[in-house]
Amino acid sequence: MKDPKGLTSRRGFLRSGLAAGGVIAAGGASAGTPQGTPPGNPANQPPNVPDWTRNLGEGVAVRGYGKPSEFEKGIIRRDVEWLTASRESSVSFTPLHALDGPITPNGLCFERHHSGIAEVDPADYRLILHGLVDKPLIFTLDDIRRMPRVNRAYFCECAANSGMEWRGAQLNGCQYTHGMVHSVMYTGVPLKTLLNEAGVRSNAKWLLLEGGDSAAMTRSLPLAKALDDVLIAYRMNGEMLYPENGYPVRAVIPGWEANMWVKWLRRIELGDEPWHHREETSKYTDLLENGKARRFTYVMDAKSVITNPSPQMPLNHRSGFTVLSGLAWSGRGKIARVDVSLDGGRNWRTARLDGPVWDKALTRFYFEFDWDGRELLLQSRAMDETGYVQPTKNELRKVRGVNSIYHNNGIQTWHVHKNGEVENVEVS
Ligand SMILES: Nc1nc2c(c(=O)[nH]1)N[C@H]1C(S)=C(S)[C@@H](COP(=O)(O)O)O[C@H]1N2
Ligand SMILES: [Mo]
Repeated sequence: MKDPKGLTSRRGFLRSGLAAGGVIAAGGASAGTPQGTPPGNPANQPPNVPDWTRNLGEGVAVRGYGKPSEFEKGIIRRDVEWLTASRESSVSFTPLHALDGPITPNGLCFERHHSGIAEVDPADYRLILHGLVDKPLIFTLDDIRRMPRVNRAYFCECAANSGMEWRGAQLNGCQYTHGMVHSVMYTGVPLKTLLNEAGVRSNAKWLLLEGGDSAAMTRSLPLAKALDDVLIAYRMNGEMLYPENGYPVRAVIPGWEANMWVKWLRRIELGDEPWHHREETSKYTDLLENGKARRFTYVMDAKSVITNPSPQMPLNHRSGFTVLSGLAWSGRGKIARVDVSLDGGRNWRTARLDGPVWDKALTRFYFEFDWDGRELLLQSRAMDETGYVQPTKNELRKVRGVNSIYHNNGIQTWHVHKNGEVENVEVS
């Protein structure tokens, strides 16, 4: 493999770009088409003038709310039919393979509901705050929107993300293996502000968060976290929350498993001990090999995945200059470094973090290299600012066994075949 250094320079890029297929040959529909690019319609390609240049386009405001190009219509949330019994209690996955940068677009954020989407009328929305407080309060949406607000980007990851992969490589695409995560810029009020207004009693230690959907999802939250960085959020990426993600108000619990991020939040009760309920004790507890359970595993450990190339983003005979891209995140803070291996973890190179590196948010990384067309075993390994290093799947299994489906943050391997196809595999 050639030293990738020279190829990352502008000159190197152009040189290898041309070598990859920019050669102009006379005649023939596919002449000059870069390798791996479909031939398309020659009538729309140079030297011809395409339709969109010859004709006037649609005017403004015809599309009152914009959406992606017609040609991008395959980039959508998808579900796995056999995974759950009903759509109302199911999950759809973020198309991570088709996105770039650190932010997830609102319409593509994975969804996980226990009883479908609650369609809440904001005029009737109320948030009740009671229990061990001096002054129980009821907030309208307007009350919440009039309080001092902050903007913070955070990742939200279901504890079951990558859960199908505990026993071995299973799903072919990072949308399915890692797509139960999204990262958006929230606008909201620190929960602390609401608590201060109500006055927290000295014996209060836990909060109960309850959702307004028909599951009435409830979770217990330690008071210390509530006073630290929890947000009562009503906007994502500038827009009001989408109904799927909790409109008009959801809890944002930075770095902690998504299950606690109660959507359609309608009630907060303060108590002196945690509430025990079905969700917490059965579904979201990690079962260990010896039958014992790991409890209160709230924090999502550092994790990363290469989003391109990946099974849904093959290299299609595109040898030469290659941009590898991926995402890294940690529930304990900022991503400090990401390493990439092309040979299944034998040799590691440091990737380039690009764009904002926010605390407890998805961080984008790139690694540019010259692919000589040989088979690759691609891996990425995240390190966070606490010094924590993302483990291999086998290291995780040694400690946790394979009885749990939760908190699988092991290193992912993609096998790139000679023809550029990419497959989900494991290396020992
Ligand atoms: N009220 C309510 N909140 C909820 C849920 C739910 O079913 N009802 N699902 C939880 C789970 S398990 C996850 S993974 C996240 C998913 O958030 P998202 O739909 O915005 O991706 O919401 C959490 N909050
Ligand atoms: Mo979840």
